[in-house]
Amino acid sequence: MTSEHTGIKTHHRACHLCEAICGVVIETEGERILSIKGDKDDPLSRGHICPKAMALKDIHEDPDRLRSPLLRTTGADGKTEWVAISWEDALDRAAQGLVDTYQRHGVHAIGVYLGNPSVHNYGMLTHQGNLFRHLRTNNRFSATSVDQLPHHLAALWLFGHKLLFPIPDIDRCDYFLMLGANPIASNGSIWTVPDVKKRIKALQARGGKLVLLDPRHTETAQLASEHHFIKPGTDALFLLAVLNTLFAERLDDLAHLQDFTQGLEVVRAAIAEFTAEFAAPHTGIAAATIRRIARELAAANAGICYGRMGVSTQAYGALNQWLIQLINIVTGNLDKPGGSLFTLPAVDQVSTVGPGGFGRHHSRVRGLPEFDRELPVAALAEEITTPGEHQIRALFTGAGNPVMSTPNGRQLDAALAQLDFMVSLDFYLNETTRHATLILPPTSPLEHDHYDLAFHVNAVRNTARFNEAVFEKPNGARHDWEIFTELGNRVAMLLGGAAQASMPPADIVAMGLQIGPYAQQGVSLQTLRENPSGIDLGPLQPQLPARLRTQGNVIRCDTPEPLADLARLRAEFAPVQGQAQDLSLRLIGRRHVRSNNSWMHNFHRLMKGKPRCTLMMHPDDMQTRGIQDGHEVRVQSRIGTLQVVVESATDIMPGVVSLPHGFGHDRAGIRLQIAQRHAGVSCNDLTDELALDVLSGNAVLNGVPVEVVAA
Ligand SMILES: Nc1nc2c(c(=O)[nH]1)N[C@H]1C(S)=C(S)[C@@H](COP(=O)(O)OP(=O)(O)OC[C@H]3O[C@@H](n4cnc5c(=O)[nH]c(N)nc54)[C@H](O)[C@@H]3O)O[C@H]1N2
Ligand SMILES: Nc1nc2c(c(=O)[nH]1)N[C@H]1C(S)=C(S)[C@@H](COP(=O)(O)OP(=O)(O)OC[C@H]3O[C@@H](n4cnc5c(=O)[nH]c(N)nc54)[C@H](O)[C@@H]3O)O[C@H]1N2
Ligand code: SF4
Ligand SMILES: [Mo]
Repeated sequence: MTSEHTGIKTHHRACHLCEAICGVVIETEGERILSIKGDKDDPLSRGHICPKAMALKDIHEDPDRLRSPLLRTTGADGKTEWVAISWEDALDRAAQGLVDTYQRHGVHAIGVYLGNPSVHNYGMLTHQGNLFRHLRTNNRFSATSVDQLPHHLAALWLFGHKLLFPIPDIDRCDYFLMLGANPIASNGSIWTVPDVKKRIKALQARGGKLVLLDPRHTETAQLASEHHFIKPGTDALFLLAVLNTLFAERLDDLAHLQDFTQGLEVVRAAIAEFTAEFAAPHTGIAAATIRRIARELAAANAGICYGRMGVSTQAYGALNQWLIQLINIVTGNLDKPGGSLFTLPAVDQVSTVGPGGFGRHHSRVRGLPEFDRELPVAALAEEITTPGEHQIRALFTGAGNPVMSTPNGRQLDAALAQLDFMVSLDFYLNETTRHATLILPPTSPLEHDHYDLAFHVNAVRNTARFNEAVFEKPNGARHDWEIFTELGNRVAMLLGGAAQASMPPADIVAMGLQIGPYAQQGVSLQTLRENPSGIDLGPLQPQLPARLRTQGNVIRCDTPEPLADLARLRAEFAPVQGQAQDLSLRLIGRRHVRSNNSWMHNFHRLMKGKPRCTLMMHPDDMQTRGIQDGHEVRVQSRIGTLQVVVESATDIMPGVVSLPHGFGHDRAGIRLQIAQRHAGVSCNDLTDELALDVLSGNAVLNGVPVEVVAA
């Protein structure tokens, strides 16, 4: 829309920075962004935005954002120099570097890491295959294994598809049991729930309850009806105790799930010893409280059990996510309005992408299982540094910063320096891409069109929205999808194949809509273009058993892998009388609404105010160690030591300390001027690449044993 007189244009857009996918209205004049406001007409986000929405402008205008390909060279003084080169030259060199490695050492000598924003940028999802189908390496990695891998596994095991996530229907529930999530800061995850604060308040106004378990009294805890501290890494015992209580007190009621749910007798027998009394001393939550929570959940008209990062990135991540869904099943709250339901997105990935698989091959050095053709990223460094056949010698990274985001980041930092070749698809020169031979910067997010292929899958309501680009693509620039395509074609030709034409991502979405579940109702790319705030497709609906992708369309609850994993729990936690003794401190993470992983620290308006990279510690723990508020402390784990300012906090559980991740921007040679002024330290210089949820291969980023001393 253009106003003839002023030249001011109005654009409808999704904010793609987090999973809430808020609709925004952006006003521009020429190349300038005048304002970014919440779109009240968006049927999902209803006008909500958070302070990060303005970062859409900051990213676009950031002088540090790379606009042309860079080649790393060594100057006469022996120092690294980055030279801007043409796109043709850059793509030729990138393809040649990858193919050289392939021909010399085999395809598995090429590693791939894809980061979180690749899921927020639909062209990266639709077109990465244009490159990777020519490079079928076993050494693929992504941010999944420092994040939601346990959710995928639970979905695959119980429902038959990695994307069949039960989504909390908060708007219609009356009891919400939440573990290890902080949606007030994160805006929700594997749960696209813009404006979650209003929704929690509405739940309480209806007489409902939010019960939260978290080792920190978080922003979400401040809103919760009830908050309980839980000792990091012990949630499996709590969840087992809830399930056990439901069985023991005959509160289990499968209701509408009865006809297609099997195997619960096996589960009931296997978990008989894990009572509330067993869990209490380890978790720090009284047995009577655990039993009461189980009873309240069972008694609710519509109840939800949901857990996120805090329970997936810990030692029992997959067991936790499986138990959470068993609790939803046993209380008859799965696939029920007000419980947890599956979405039906307009482009239905459950029907168009494969279900995923597990353990079909293993990492070379440590023998860790693949999931969905990806290996746990905690193994990336050792796969680069350990000599032998299939050692990684060339790496492709796209939209990721694993040096900051994966356990033992320092080790990976050093490993990247020893690669023969590395190419990074990214618009920043950061802690990871500084090791690249070539950096290929795509267009700015506002220069390409947008459809949320991923996050409609996780949303509290079925809606669909397509956004046109806000700005025209600058002359010669390439979108992420074009880079994948052009690079893929060059690789193909060097390998003796042929280049292939490729349709733009919007055309692929158009096709997806055409074969999608709302095509009959007239939902097409055309109708989405005509309704730029999005189309409402209604609340989540019960869909079982038809939506299941399991054999015979049944839910088999007696999943062998998590049942076998109970042995690990037994070995770690013995029955105890009184409080369990554990003198070590446990490190957990922390998110802030004005930050996003490692890459949103370069914008003044998000960084101003009090420094946020501090170690939160309980005053009792400080006192016993002679530590004073605001002073520097040394934090030590198995893999490293770092120095950081301590912040006294009564809202953290004694025995637990918290440090945000994504900081540590003091590494040499990065080009992030504002972030460098707020450098902080990297939490992942403490997290341990050997500490995994053994069942899934997911990294343990929460509950890391550390010692803290005054510096
Ligand atoms: N502002 C902001 N928003 C974001 C992001 C961001 O960096 N900043 N990142 C985005 C991404 S990629 C993701 S995956 C999501 C994550 O979304 P969430 O999972 O909602 O966010 P977290 O803040 O990681 O919440 C995890 C909580 O678990 C708690 N916790 C730690 N250990 C344990 C434990 O052992 N047991 C229990 N019960 N709790 C524990 C922590 O104290 C924390 O409050 O957020 C997304 N949104
Ligand atoms: N200790 C600890 N570690 C954690 C977490 C934690 O809670 N604690 N959280 C984990 C989680 S949940 C996640 S998801 C990971 C994130 O891990 P990563 O995805 O590896 O890291 P990000 O910080 O998201 O880095 C994103 C990169 O993508 C680039 N980028 C942004 N948009 C685009 C785009 O459109 N195209 C391209 N090509 N590049 C783009 C940015 O410049 C940046 O370099 O971190 C994990 N690490
Ligand atoms: S909550 Fe904030 S960052 Fe997330 S999509 Fe909405 S405006 Fe963007
Ligand atoms: Mo994430």
